[in-house]
Amino acid sequence: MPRLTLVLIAAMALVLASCSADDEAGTPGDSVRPVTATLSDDMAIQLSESDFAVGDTVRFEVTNSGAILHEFYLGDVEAQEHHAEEMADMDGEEMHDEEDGIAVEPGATGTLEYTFERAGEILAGCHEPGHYEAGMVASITVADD
Ligand SMILES: [Cu+2]
Repeated sequence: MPRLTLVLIAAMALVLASCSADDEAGTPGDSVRPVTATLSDDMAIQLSESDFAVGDTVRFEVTNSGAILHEFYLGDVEAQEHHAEEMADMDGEEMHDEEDGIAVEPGATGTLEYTFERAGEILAGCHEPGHYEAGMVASITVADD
């Protein structure tokens, strides 16, 4: 086997090892809660947890289980509507990853770290054309801590 290939394999093994170490829940000092979100072509967003408190920092691990592009965008109703307008202005162009949301390709998983700063209800919505209107939205409750 050529030497370069061996080096690459060794490098990949290191990457894999560090990834699996990150996945261990309850690492001391790790206050970021992992939450799973699944986006599917039946216009559903499923969250493993939807009750949080102000100040919670959550790492959303967002998987697109469908065959078409979906988004995971966090914000209150007003923010959702604003984002919908932005998406309409972009004329179908893919949204850029930002603080409040990510676009996830079919079969892919993306991560979004988010800190809940205000109590109340917020939404996770997909704004690919027609999806939000079809009910591709999940609600999240943020309690006053
Ligand atoms: Cu969608």
